[in-house]
Amino acid sequence: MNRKTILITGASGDVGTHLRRELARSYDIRASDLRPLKKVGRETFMRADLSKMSDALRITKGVDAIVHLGGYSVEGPWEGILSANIVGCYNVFEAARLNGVKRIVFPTSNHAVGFYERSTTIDHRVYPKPDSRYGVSKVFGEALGSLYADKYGMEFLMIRVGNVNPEPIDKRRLSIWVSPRDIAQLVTIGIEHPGIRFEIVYGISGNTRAWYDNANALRLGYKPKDNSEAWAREVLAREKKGDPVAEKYQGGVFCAVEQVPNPAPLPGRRR
Ligand code: 15L
Repeated sequence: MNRKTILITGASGDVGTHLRRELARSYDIRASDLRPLKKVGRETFMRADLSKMSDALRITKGVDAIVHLGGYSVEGPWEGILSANIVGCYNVFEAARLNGVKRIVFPTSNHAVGFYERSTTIDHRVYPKPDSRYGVSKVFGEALGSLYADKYGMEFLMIRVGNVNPEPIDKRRLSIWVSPRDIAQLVTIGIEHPGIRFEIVYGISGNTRAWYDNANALRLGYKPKDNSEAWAREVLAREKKGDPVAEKYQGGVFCAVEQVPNPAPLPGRRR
């Protein structure tokens, strides 16, 4: 059987590197990034600046599916987020449409919903509550995917990724951690599951302390192999008390950065 060719944008980053290694067992990988790539296997590399439509058109030609990681993966200045994450995302989805690539897996982020409190459990149906310009750019990608699914019949799995790491690194990550093999399993569902039009799932392992109800991922066949609880004791033993805003919200320090602690009341409203 012919192996599918999968384009991974932003392939030089941490998540891209984990995914190239994990997915190479089943797929031919076309890796793309602005930065040079340290190969982990037999992937082919195409350098691209995704803020240029001509580059997006060139790299999306002839692939079976796209995993779009390219852009800032943390908070950044507006100009950078605008060109790398917002224009870049538009160019990749639009180039895919023009090149007839139907299936896109978009690793969005927990920061699209970071201003939900840690005391609440949220599922895939909540409205966005981004905690940063970066989070807003991920909400933009989710909305654009929804439009392209409904209008053009394209197919999207939106994975609101927690933190991809070989091990959970702090208390917040005990709730949102995802192992490299579990994120690869979710991406594979996004590539292979028949009949996906537009779905949102959370990119977390089977964590005991999760604050996401990941029923939609389980419905699509996700069977996480890992659980952060195995590291909980050692992670909690070294945890230091953090900023109260960061501690309150799911997005952690992304919520605390640049925050106005007691916003003034809106004109004409009583507090
Ligand atoms: C993300 O969305 C980032 O891409 C990653 O670098 C981490 O900051 C992660 O969220 C997290 O919240 O730990």
